[in-house]
Amino acid sequence: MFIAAIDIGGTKIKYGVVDDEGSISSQGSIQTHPKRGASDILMRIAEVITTMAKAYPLVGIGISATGQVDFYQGIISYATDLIPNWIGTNIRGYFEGKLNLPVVVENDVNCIAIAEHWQGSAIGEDSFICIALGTGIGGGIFNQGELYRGDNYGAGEFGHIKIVQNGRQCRCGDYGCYEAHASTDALISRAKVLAKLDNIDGETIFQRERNGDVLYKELVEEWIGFIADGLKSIVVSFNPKLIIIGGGVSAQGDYLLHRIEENLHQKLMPSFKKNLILKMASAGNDSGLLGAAYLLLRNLEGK
Ligand code: BMX
Ligand code: ZN
Repeated sequence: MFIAAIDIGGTKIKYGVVDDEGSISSQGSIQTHPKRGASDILMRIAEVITTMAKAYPLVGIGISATGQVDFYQGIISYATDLIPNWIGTNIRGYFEGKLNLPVVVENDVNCIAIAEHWQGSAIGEDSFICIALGTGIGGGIFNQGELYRGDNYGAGEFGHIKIVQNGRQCRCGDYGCYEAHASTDALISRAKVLAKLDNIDGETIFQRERNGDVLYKELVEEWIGFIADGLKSIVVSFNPKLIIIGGGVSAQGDYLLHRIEENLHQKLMPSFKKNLILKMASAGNDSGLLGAAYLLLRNLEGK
């Protein structure tokens, strides 16, 4: 069985054809161009899926999307102002109508958590937390084998934990939110200001940091401190045994993971760090696609 899987992030839209074993083919990505708005994004995704449908007998479409998602209706129930008109967008209705295939939609980091539970770093773990650092910061909460979505699908919106009083402005309208300080976007924005650059990407920042450049060392150190501050709030709220970190930064592997762990440990009471394990998402940046495809498969089974 072949599923069209789409992962709509704040910076990139990733896509691929996923089979029922979780193998991905025909993978690619396009820019999100969030400011062009919701309908532009949906139109370009429809083109991608139409091309996939010519090459594969698709059984459905699984979509992982940034924003708070009403999973049962496939609608964005709320979102920051990242994408104009995103709130209320009926993603499922749009694609079902246009492509005549079953569609499921779920929050992007909930999809990462589902994928990691299915065949990644959380196999066999029934309760764990997932967090992804990207354009924003999102979260997924697994409790006793079930995804916990909250009263209005906002559970795990960790990006809006306030970590700095009078801090940087966040897309949600508040100041000092976790994602305004600890997302990959926040790291890049800070690098641009400090190094007086028009453009730089995360990969280059880590490279320069590893090469011992003092400015980048301080920048990454400060960013890791912010990541650990938010993780601390999550750890004392849930007392988890396992936290999985996803998003583009997962490509930095143990090098980054150990530094986050070290910083976090300095901030935690012994009872919280005794059994705590931090892992990078094993499917890296592909987890969103896998989780969305998994949900579609379950949906076909009537679950
Ligand atoms: C934001 C929020 C979350 C999302 C997270 C990571 C919006 C549009 N998004 O906090 O729902 O999970 O960012 O998403 O409100 P990404 O854009 O970094 O992929
Ligand atoms: Zn916020």
